[in-house]
Amino acid sequence: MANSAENGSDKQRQLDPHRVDPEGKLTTDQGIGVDDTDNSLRAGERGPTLMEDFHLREKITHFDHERIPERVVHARGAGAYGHFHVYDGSLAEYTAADFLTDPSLSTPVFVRFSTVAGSRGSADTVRDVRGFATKFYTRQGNFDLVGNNMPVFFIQDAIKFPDFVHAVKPEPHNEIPQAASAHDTLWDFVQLQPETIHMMMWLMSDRALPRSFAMMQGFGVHTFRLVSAEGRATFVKFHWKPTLGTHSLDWDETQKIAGKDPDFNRRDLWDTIEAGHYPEYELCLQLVPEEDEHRFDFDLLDATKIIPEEQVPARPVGRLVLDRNPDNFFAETEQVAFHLGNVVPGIDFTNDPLLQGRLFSYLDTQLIRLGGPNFPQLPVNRPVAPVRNHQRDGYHQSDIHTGRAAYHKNTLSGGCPALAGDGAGPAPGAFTHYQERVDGNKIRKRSESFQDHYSQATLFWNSMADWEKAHIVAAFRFELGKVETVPIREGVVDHLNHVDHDLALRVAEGIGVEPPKPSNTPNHGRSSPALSQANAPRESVRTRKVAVLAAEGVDSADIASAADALTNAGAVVEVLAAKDGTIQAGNGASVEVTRAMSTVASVLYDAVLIPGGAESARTLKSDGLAVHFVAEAFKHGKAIGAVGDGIEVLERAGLPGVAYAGNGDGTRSDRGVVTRRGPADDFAPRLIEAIAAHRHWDRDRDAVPA
Ligand code: HDE
Repeated sequence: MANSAENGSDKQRQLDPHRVDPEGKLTTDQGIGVDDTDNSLRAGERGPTLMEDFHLREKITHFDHERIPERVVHARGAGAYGHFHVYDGSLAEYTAADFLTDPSLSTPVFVRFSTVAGSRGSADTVRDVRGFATKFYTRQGNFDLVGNNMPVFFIQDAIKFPDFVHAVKPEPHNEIPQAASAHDTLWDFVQLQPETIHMMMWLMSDRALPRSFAMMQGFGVHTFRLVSAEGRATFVKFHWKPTLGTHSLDWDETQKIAGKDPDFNRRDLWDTIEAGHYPEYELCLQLVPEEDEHRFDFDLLDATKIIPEEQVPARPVGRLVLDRNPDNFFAETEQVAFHLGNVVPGIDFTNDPLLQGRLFSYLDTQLIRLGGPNFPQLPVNRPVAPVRNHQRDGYHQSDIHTGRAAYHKNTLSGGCPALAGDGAGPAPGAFTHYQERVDGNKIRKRSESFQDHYSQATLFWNSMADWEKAHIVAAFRFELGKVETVPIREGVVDHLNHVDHDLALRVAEGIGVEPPKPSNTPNHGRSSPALSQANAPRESVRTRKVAVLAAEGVDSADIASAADALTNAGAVVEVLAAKDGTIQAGNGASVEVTRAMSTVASVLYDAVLIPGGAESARTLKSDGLAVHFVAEAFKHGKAIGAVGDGIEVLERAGLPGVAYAGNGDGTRSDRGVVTRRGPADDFAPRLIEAIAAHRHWDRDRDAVPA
């Protein structure tokens, strides 16, 4: 077994001996050959089953015990392996962690993405926070960065977590609704606990509907400490920024996807890794010197606050690439055990009361979930750094510790394992807790510096583009529209009025609540451009899925030229027709159909293309599925391309306010609808540009009946 992290495959080499392939003959758990696993042993062909059938008993007993408790939160997830590289050695000034300071190291990682509220079998595309938990298998031991895709949290103190989770989970009397925050108990909690308001703004924004795990940011949320080899500490916030930019689905689309493909995000992660389009993220750090702790108008220890990037830039320091799918969901993704308390020398905690409570919870929860104290020995959890200590026994102990002495100090095992150093003080390679001076009275009280719950919610609102604001208003209206208790709706509108008066008016109008009077805390007018997804990178179509709608008589050259350009740019092109198999193109060529249209839907694609061909266009125009496909893609703001006769299908779909290319016009691109009648070299590049833009929200989408 490898003991160092010289390169990213060390973890994979460590996993190798644990991988069991299915080749060979069937046996029992005891290795005894089995020649019939379809019939139990009985006395006579129609007689009673015999107790002595050890194969039957073992098979059923194992089956009966196949489930473990799902995670109390973040039950639904998907994971992948990868590796992390730091760019250079410049962080040595701040931290002793070698995976953050030695650019020659490739540190293996396992990442698990998750939703929070839903149970294990719930849909991926619900409105929720996404977990983004990373286990770094460093040479100095495991470091777990257990973050979310939103930089703040609902509550400030861990003691409120059970209350919050009980409020957001399905209601206890009827276990409804599944994986949804749109119900009375959550909003009752919110209106009584105004510290939630900033996070609720994020939750009602498009951030809660990521297009893919590779298109969302990650945040460590809390302020942590980096500690240098000399013992000097610097506050730090961790950020992951995806190379593909931060992009989201449309709310109407997410609800439809939840039925058409509940595994949408999980499948995307799996498929893109299999296709070699590896998800990539840049690690960025916001560093704040200890002496600047009180320089801000919020408290660094308050997890409901961000440090605006315009105030403290997020410095790019390294890159994470996810390049390998697990072999077995249960063994790896389900059994991986993250713990905020897994830190390596050079990274330490702060007094954030949310962080401090989490330090207790993660280890505790694994004991019930994984059934005992030896879960760090599970292959996915094992560090690549050597593990030696006097912890012994317990359920599922799978190491065989040799020697007589399971205590420290000892002479009988030669004093081993020995302490790092001489035991007289900090030793190189050992974890030394940062020596923060602490002085205070024992008290149950929130600090005054934690009391401003609105300013940053306002900052977030002010930073949104108009379409982002419209989505937030629609989300509040949807969620509160599901709340049956009118005073709860009113209570929330009252809080929103402290965030922004216009926001409160717009929400109130949609949910039958009296419009509030302007509050006595007017909008401060500040904004932070880094918060808006309108400013996310939009250069790439990598991993974007494009549906080509076709029927007999299609112009296969149109398909080929667009497909080549799109595939070369990293997109995935699928030809959809009424039936599986092949169709005959206008020139007699045969075109392979990737999927029958009835097995998919526009919501599973990022763009749609209708090639030319009079007969094909005629067929598609009279096929309700195809027409709906186009109209729905338009409604969700997606890029749409059409060539020649294919434009008629767009016309049939009745896309409001769209200008199509005329004869002799060349390519025309109108808010993401790209058309050409005659030959035009720039058609594919302009379609690619329209897809890379992600969505075209500036269309008249509401009028489309899809
Ligand atoms: Fe968690 N959280 N959490 N959480 N959390 C868990 O641990 C908890 C919080 C996060 O993919 C549990 O193994 C408390 C913030 C992720 O396996 C549990 C508090 C953030 C995951 C737990 C918080 C997170 C979890 C459930 C308030 C973002 C999934 C199963 C003090 C920074 C990890 C488990 C995975 C999972 C407790 C708040 C992120 C019960 C008490 C803030 C990504 O231990």
